[in-house]
Amino acid sequence: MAVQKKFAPLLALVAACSVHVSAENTFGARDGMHFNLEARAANIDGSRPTYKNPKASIEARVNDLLPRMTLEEKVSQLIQGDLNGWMNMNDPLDNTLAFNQTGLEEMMRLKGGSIWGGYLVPWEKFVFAVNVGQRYLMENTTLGIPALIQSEGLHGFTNNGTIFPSPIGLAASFDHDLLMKVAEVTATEAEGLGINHIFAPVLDLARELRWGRVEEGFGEDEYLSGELGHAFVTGLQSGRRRNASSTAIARMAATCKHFAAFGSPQGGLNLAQVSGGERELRTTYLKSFNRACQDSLSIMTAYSSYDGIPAVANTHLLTDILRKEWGYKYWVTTDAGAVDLLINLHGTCDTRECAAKTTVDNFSGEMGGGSYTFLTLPDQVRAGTVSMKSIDGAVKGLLRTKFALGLFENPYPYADYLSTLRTAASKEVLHAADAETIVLLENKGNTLPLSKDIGSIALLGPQADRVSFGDYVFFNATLNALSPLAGFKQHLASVSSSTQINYAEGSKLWSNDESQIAAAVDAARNSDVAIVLVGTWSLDQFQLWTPGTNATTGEHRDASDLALVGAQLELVKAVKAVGKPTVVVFVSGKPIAEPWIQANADAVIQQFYPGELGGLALAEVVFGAVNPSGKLPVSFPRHVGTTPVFYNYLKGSRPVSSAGHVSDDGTLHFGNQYVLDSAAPLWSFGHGLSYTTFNYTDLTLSSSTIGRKQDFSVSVTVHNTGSVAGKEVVQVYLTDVLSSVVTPNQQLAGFHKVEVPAGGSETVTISILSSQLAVWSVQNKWVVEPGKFTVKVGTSDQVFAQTTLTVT
Ligand SMILES: *[C@@H]1O[C@H](CO)[C@@H](O)[C@H](O)[C@H]1NC(C)=O
Ligand SMILES: *[C@@H]1O[C@H](CO)[C@@H](O)[C@H](O)[C@H]1NC(C)=O
Ligand SMILES: *[C@@H]1O[C@H](CO)[C@@H](O)[C@H](O)[C@H]1NC(C)=O
Ligand SMILES: *[C@@H]1O[C@H](CO)[C@@H](O)[C@H](O)[C@H]1NC(C)=O
Ligand SMILES: *[C@@H]1O[C@H](CO)[C@@H](O)[C@H](O)[C@H]1NC(C)=O
Ligand SMILES: *[C@@H]1O[C@H](CO)[C@@H](O)[C@H](O)[C@H]1NC(C)=O
Ligand SMILES: *[C@@H]1O[C@H](CO)[C@@H](O)[C@H](O)[C@H]1NC(C)=O
Ligand SMILES: CC(=O)N[C@H]1CO[C@H](CO)[C@@H](O)[C@@H]1O
Repeated sequence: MAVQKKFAPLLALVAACSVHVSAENTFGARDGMHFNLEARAANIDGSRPTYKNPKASIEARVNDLLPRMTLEEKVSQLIQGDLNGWMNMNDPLDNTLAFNQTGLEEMMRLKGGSIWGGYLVPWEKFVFAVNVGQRYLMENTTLGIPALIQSEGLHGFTNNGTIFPSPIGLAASFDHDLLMKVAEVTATEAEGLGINHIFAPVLDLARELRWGRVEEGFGEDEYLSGELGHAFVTGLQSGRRRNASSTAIARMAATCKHFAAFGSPQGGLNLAQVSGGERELRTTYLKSFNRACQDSLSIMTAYSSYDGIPAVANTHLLTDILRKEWGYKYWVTTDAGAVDLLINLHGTCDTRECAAKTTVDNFSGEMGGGSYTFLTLPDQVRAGTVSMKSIDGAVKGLLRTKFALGLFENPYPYADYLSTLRTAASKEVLHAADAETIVLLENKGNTLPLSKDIGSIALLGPQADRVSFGDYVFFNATLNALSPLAGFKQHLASVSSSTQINYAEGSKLWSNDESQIAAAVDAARNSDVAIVLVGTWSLDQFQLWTPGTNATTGEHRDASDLALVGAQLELVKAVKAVGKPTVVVFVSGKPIAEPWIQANADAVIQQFYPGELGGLALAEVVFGAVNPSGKLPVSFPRHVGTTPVFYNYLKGSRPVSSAGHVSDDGTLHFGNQYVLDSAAPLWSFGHGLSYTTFNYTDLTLSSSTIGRKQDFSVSVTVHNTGSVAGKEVVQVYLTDVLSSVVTPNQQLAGFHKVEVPAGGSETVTISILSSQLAVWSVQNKWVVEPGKFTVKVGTSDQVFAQTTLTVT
């Protein structure tokens, strides 16, 4: 009955328009098909519609459903809605299980295809809200099309899920399996609550370090980002929702973002234009997406413009490359408010109609956060300015994603959702992730690890008793985490140590006030060793966007300097002057440029923004319960003015001749490049120490001469020549010795993390595809050119073994 009431006006209009003998009536739903217009979810002959048949192919279901939809229903699929439309999701502590009927109906009529739900509310309320929405769509709308329910999930999803280390930290693990497991836990927790679409991973490259969002991606290198992104997508999507159709291929839709070339904005300013041409696009920015995203069930476009074309309107990128070349067939969406930016940022449209047309013409949908320009689409189609083909193209992408998830069979949260949240198994993955995020940068005279029997340690600095998560976490997420101070206490208690901890904050992160440094100096004086925790800081998704707050990294927190802020360096210097062994820990979301610390600290640890057990993992590394195995996914410059420092620069880009420097006493020593500094990084990509030592022998290629279409492999034996077990990341770099266009001085082409017992050895074999040798030629084609390639095993600035590959 509901159906009849709903479509009474529709029928009247159809009658009025019946003189039009066209395949599509005014409303978009196809007439003269195997269904009646007024009962589109049923077939005339009583058979079950193909789109409702779980055994039918995804393509058949999409093609069956699309013509049954009215224009309004199609457009509603393309606009992101919000749980807030029928529930009050703004109060994290409120648990009222009641919804707004009018709000629900309106939301689903206009913006019912995908629903934003990344809210911190009690889980019971969240599940209620999702159930109300999906049940309404399934049972109270004509066609019964379930919605995508969306949340953020760069390092744990934002509905009080387990928070893992920031992506830049996960990348430091150089561990595919770990990334896959982290993503699996995130998906498992979110899935039970009814979330089926997560906005992760970020494949932007950290080549512009001033940009605030460096922490959200997997570092500076396209190969590493692509591999880890692929692992993340695989982990998120792996498996099938309960009771889903046999044709379903994933239990969660990942979202590769931000397509494309978003991470190198001019001046490091978020949203600013990115310069580059076709070669740079192909050989650098698109590589990580091409590797990670072919099977991702959705992609989000970038806010920025590339070479003068806004990403949301980039036909070359979205249609020629993504859809035609790569054959990508799933949901593509813009970022929040991005369509309006065509009008008020890029200046390439002057009306919402233009912005909506430009976007949908390349088959993308519209997120909230703007003026909902897509609401103009029904009228535009009726006026003939936007073609139904554009609408259909975009809708089909979304429907494929939904069928691929099996949502039409079961879009609901699971009754036992609590059983998959914060389990012991998840905690183990979290713990491993936190341990592998940590990179040992310096360890002079084996300062570390400390003996658990050491009398006392001074735990100092503004990061010592603070949880510094990266951005994209929910309000108060830090309440679920251990600070370093708490982690050190817990670890020492667990090893029955009597070591005393002398804690002093020493300075604030955000202040030049040096008045508290004296207390830290005292603590250092009274301890056997000083550990100073300094760094950058970000905020959760609520605070980060609250006017008046401060942070030095995160979305829309771009920096003009990469040095420590405020009194932090003075604190480190004062503590070091005490004369005790001094360990500096950088807790940060991006490289910190402090050459004094590299030169003077006895040991330096990099802890990229950790997960909930970061404080504990740090203690375990400091006391040697965990042997550090992280490697830098991003190079550390000496100064912001010496950037960029990414390791895989094109040949000739770093002619480093006679570096200058300034002595500690202020004396100026002039050079050329740069006159008073060096272009060499403090620590380069791939660097990371261990408490043991490794050497490499027996580097061999599966074949030292290969044809242009032949894949090959690199084998090498790693010996643990020290006295404790350790994990080593075997890294293989290639250099194309002679090429028709300028190629990188070196390029990571494979890596594998391997655990080697003390005194033991492991032989590692890494496969490399011939396509990894290709250059983007002057004819704008991928070509593997005959010639020699240097094959190096090492880090970006060290050679452990080297050989030559010949391509004929
Ligand atoms: C957030 O944390 C503060 C401080 O612990 C607490 O007072 C407040 O109730 C918390 N709010 C929520 C929504 O959890
Ligand atoms: C319910 O939703 C409608 C439509 O959005 C809105 O106008 C109305 O104010 C809401 N009612 C309440 C009680 O929030
Ligand atoms: C978030 O989860 C933690 C851990 O289960 C719990 O203590 C806390 O109350 C939850 N917060 C909210 C707002 O539901
Ligand atoms: C769905 O339809 C049923 C049956 O007509 C009705 O009882 C129920 O209230 C409707 N639910 C919503 C949320 O509109
Ligand atoms: C799966 O289907 C069975 C049989 O219809 C049902 O009992 C069960 O509740 C469903 N499970 C979920 C998670 O929907
Ligand atoms: C920075 O933010 C902190 C809270 O996170 C606040 O206590 C402090 O006063 C702020 N400092 C400045 C200088 O804005
Ligand atoms: C590497 O270590 C192994 C095992 O200790 C030893 O036999 C070999 O000589 C070492 N090779 C090099 C090049 O140091
Ligand atoms: C496939 C497709 O519709 N591509 C369109 C992308 O947008 C541009 C600009 O509106 C159109 O010219 C293309 O046809």
